[in-house]
Amino acid sequence: MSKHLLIRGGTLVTADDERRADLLVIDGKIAAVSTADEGLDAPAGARVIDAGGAYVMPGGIDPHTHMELPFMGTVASEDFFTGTSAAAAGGTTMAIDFVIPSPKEPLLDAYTKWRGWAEKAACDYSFHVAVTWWDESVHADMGTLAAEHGVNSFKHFMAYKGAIMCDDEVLVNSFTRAGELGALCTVHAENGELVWALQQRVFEAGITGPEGHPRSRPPEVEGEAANRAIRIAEVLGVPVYLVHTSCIDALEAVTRARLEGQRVFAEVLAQHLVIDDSVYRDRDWDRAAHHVMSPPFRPKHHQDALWAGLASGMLQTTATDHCCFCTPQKRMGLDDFRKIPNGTNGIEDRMAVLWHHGVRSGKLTPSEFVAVTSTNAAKIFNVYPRKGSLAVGADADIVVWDPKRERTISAATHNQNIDFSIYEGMEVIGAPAYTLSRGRVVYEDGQLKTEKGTGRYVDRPCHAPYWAAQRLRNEGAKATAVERTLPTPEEG
Ligand code: DUC
Ligand code: ZN
Ligand code: ZN
Ligand code: ZN
Repeated sequence: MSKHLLIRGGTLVTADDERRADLLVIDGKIAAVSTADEGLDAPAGARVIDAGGAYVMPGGIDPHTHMELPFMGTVASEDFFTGTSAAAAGGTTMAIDFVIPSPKEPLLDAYTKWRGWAEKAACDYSFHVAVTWWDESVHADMGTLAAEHGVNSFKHFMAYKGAIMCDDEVLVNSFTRAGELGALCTVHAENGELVWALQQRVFEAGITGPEGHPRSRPPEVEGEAANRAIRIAEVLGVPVYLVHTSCIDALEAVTRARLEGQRVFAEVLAQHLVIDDSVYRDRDWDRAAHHVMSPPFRPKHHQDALWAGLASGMLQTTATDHCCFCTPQKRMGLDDFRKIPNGTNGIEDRMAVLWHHGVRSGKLTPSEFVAVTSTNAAKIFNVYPRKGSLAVGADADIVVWDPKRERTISAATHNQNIDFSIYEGMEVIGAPAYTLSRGRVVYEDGQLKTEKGTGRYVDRPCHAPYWAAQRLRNEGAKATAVERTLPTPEEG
């Protein structure tokens, strides 16, 4: 039996435009979109959702989450079911999570393990795979993942020395391989050697609490790594994507490179846009520790730069790095900030925080909101227009957004599996009225309707167009540094 659903009377918003239209969903896909003047008739037996006064938008894509991640001696408390359910409650319908192999663990083994964990997901998902070590088997597995498992992005941690950190040798090998495959390299940009050294200094100076965390990871440390990753990518002629750009130093590196025409993408976390480093001076140890994440929250003036970066297009995507640890887990670092598991919640409230602080404050238009919460990620990670659009034929991952609904964010009422919210007490206007995952209503009237295992793994083919464009630019305008080392045809 085919399932029909008509969303009537809303304002459709895409990254391109805003218009009044009805939208018909059949069997999980967008089957028709009306013109502004002539609505659509509901087919017999169809459910009709009244979207009068609401915005109808592509569901959010969170390109950076860590469900049930084994990390820093514990496991993130949010699993793929609770996490994708919380996402649905906030209007997000797809998460791209990370497979993170331990050093020496074969990439394909780790990927298979994560696929098993994710089978309980309630919304669609996909995986970036981290390269945490290097040998010929990693080279081969990257090829297999790209060709047979729909993985078109590989992650590199430039921090977490002694665990998952990549040195420059790994970066160069992996970036080169990704370039051959047409895959995108992503980086967590912090200089791990400096973090390690600063952590020892801060701790030995007697600073053992959460306030030691930001002191050991200042903006310069992020700026250095961001610039290094960007320069390595430039020399090798490959595109690169910076996750969680948190400070002016990294944004400057991105801006310089983009103005020179380099294909650099950068993400910002909703929480870095609205929370500053005063949280680490909280006298309540638990509250301060709950904000320990990397990169840390920054002094307030960085926020203005990040908002400007987002509005100007220097930053293209918004994410959450959703990585939840409950209070007893955070207390593993009670007498040593270096042992506090890094991570905060965020997936449920990203859309509302960006709507309230971005659209309502006039920093973003509704179309720009759709671009930075959904469409840009879909394009960069090559699932557009199946995701991130309202085109006929696209998956019906849709949020019907009520711009008037007011609420106060609190751990007491949220759906995330964590006993704390970094947005506790924040009042926001704008919330999902309905969330649809491939045509199924998974959230309505404040109620979750998600079911375990209804989410699907989304294959993401490698994106030759980006790679080709990069090569063209370099061949036409300026050869890559690698190409300049080779003899020209005339030189023989
Ligand atoms: N940062 C975090 O805060 N948690 C997970 C991994 C990361 O890079
Ligand atoms: Zn597969
Ligand atoms: Zn990171
Ligand atoms: Zn992360």
